[in-house]
Amino acid sequence: MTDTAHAPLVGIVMGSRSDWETMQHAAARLEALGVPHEVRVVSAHRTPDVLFDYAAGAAGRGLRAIIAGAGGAAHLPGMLAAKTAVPVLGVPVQSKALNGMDSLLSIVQMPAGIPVATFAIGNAGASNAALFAAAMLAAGHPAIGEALDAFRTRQTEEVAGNDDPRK
Ligand code: RP5
Repeated sequence: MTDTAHAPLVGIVMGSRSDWETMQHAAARLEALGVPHEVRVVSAHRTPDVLFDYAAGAAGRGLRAIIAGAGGAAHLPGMLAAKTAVPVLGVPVQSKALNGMDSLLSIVQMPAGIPVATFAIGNAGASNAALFAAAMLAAGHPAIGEALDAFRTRQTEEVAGNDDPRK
């Protein structure tokens, strides 16, 4: 869902264009569930002023969750959370040097007072962050709740209907 179709409820941000390979899984999930969202590259290290502006304007623009993906010394989710009360869902991108353990520990080990909900390293984390954001929105947006229910029902049926691993 593009920025212009509906006012975005979820912002997907990432530290670098190179994170898109991972974060596209969050975007695809939100798209499939009909959650209006936007996508931006916002770097804690390279464009810190953009990060501050993005966080400062997030609530006023109607964002209800920010999915933030970053790799390595992954400060983006924590710094966003420091500057906005909009819930931040952190996705550790799988780094080349340390396989994403650096990203995971950078994001998950927030000191008490500024929470970041941290997801799995890589594609699964990006996908689950989107599902979690949809679940957060479901109570106030029935269509999103229905789409989420339908997704889970389909997923269950696919596994249950394909339960012999030899076939
Ligand atoms: C982080 O550095 C980004 O989130 C990315 O995962 C990592 C590498 O960035 P590039 O050098 O590929 O731009 O800030």
